[in-house]
Amino acid sequence: MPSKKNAPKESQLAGTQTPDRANTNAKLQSLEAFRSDATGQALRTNQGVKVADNQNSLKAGDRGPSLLEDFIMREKITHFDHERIPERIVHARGTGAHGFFQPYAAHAALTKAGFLQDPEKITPVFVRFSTVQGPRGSGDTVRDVRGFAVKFFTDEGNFDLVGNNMPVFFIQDAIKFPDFVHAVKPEPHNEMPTGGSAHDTFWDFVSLVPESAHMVMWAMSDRAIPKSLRTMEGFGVHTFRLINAKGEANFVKFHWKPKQGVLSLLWDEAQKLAGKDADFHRRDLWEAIETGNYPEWEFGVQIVPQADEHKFDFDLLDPTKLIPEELVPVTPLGRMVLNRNPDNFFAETEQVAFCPGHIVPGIDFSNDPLLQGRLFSYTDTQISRLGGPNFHEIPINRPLAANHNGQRDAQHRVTLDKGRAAYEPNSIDAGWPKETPAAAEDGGFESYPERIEAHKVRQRSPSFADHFSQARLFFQSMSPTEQEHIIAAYSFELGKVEREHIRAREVNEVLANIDLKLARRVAANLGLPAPKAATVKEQALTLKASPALSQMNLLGSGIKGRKVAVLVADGVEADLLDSLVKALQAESAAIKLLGPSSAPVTTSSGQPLAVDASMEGLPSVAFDAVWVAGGKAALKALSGDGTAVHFVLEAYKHLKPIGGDSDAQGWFDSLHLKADSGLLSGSDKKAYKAFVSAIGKHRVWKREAAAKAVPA
Ligand code: HDD
Repeated sequence: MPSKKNAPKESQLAGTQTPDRANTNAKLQSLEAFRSDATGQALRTNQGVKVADNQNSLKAGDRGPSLLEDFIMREKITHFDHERIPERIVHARGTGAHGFFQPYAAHAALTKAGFLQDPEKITPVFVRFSTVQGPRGSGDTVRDVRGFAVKFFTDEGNFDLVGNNMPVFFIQDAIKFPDFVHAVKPEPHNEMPTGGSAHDTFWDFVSLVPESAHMVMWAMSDRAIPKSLRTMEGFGVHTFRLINAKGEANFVKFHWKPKQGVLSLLWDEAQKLAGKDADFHRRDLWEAIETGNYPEWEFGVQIVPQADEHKFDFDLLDPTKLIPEELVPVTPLGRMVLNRNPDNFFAETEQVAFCPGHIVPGIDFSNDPLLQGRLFSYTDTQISRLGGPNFHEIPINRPLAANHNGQRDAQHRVTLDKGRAAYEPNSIDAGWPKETPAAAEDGGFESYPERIEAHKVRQRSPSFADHFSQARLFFQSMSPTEQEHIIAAYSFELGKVEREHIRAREVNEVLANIDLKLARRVAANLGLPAPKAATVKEQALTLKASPALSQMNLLGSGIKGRKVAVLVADGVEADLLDSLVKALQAESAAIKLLGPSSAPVTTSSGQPLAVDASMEGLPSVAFDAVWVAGGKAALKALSGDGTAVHFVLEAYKHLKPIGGDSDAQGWFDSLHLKADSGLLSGSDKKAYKAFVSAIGKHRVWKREAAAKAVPA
């Protein structure tokens, strides 16, 4: 981030969606002295010495031994030897982007946090999305929770909102985190599976720890296989506090709602993508930003007055519970737009260090015991991961706000501290740096003075004891399609568990207590006896269902950024193609022309037409929809090309909208594709409109039964 001195002016960041955005970005980057651009520069050593020969090491004769004296080679190899740093113990695989946050209005009644006071105020952010289980090189589309970590570079210091794409967590107390992570990570003897939870140690742990039931339900739902990082909700998970200038506090839960809709992959797609493009999610985010399809989220809070703390049928401090939005709606506070890709993955995405303990005045923690433990863990982890306590000096972590204090030295210290008094109070440096009273304008951080009178105990509050009701609420809030996906996911995962007693325990002691239909269906798929009854008495909830939890209600609007494959071959009619492309461009869809190979095709009028990729290079699983471009010769070529046939059949199987110019209908018929709202042909505005509308609905769920007959 820019140093304080070089902090971007609001006018340089504002208007992010305007055409001169590229210029603005260039200006912003030119302010950041640490960004190194080698264009036109001489090759030098780290000490600034120009290098004359970068091809040969210094030797005693051209066939003689290398000389220790070769400081150029030694510097280069020493640096190389240390190029890798320990990966994150969890959330190792991730991808990041820069952007900005802008509040919709002044939220002074709610919080005194400076970045939420002025709708003109732009706060830079850096976001890192991640999977949890797999190592840095694992696939993007595995079934897993996704990290959603946002660093706000506010004028009052950095605020890190280190959340996930699911609103609850597996455990209630941080002391269980190492156990949980050891269970979900690859098994210790053979380091398998990479990037997945379908193995014995995970299911052993979660079947023994029923507080995980709700979160496991989310992990078995479509939320765990997001279509894109752009189509995920984000959650702060814990209850936090917002505090205004009068010292009045409210409990809040933080939410990120994607403007792009909340969309997921199908399991078959997710598995295929993990092989065909293991970078699918990071590529998608990168390309969306490069092409100006900036993803946007609405930032909001559920607000609970402190007086209402005990008005719910769960405990606000229990991180395995969510507050249904039907009980407390989300109040929108502002928007976040991601509009700039990093220049260097390592320096930015890898070295960024998030800590839930990084908060600013106006925000405070709650006593959630999971959050309390996290406040210790993250700083500690950065010390070993980034090599010492000065990780805040790494450019991506530097606050925009000044950070003078008496902390000195240690590994990797970059700041040259002037002054002699590295202590406070002092009289030698006239007392600087000094405290700022909380009551002053732009006052110092002050914790909410919560009254606590308690015994020092190792105990779980009885109000944390209900583990199944919200898991049931989630399952019963799903559409029939989503429920089927959940049943299939439990069956798949438990099917990979070798020990039958673990499968049986999950079915009988967890699933049966959530929903007997779910438990019986999974038992049948595993060949286990059907459980007869729940073992734990059901706790009645105020709500029977929460529609806000079903993705079917969260599709978003429009097709901005949705990916459409247009299949072309020799003989394609350029005019028809042009009208289709224009119709899709008008909706800001991301279009790729795919040919039988990467070579240009020849149009019906004999002109060469460049394609973006071959159908093999960019398979149907990478797209949201397919259009077959017309022209009799082109269709003849496509229908005789096995890759093209597979492309269309696979898109059909994955319930994607498929359209084509009028002549394509014959081909669809010959493939025995059944007519439905997402299978269209025509070469006029009406047909294009129907195609756009089908893409907006994401998938043709009614096709599921017919699609089963299509080969995988
Ligand atoms: Fe954590 C990383 C989210 C519980 C300890 N966590 C990490 C990241 C995210 C989360 C998004 C990656 C940040 C990045 O992109 O660099 N973690 C969560 C959420 C939790 C949670 C939403 C529960 C609500 N985590 C949690 C607990 C502990 C940790 C209870 C320890 C007691 N988490 C860590 C860590 C990591 C981490 C070991 C690994 C790398 C890092 O911190 O920087 O400290």
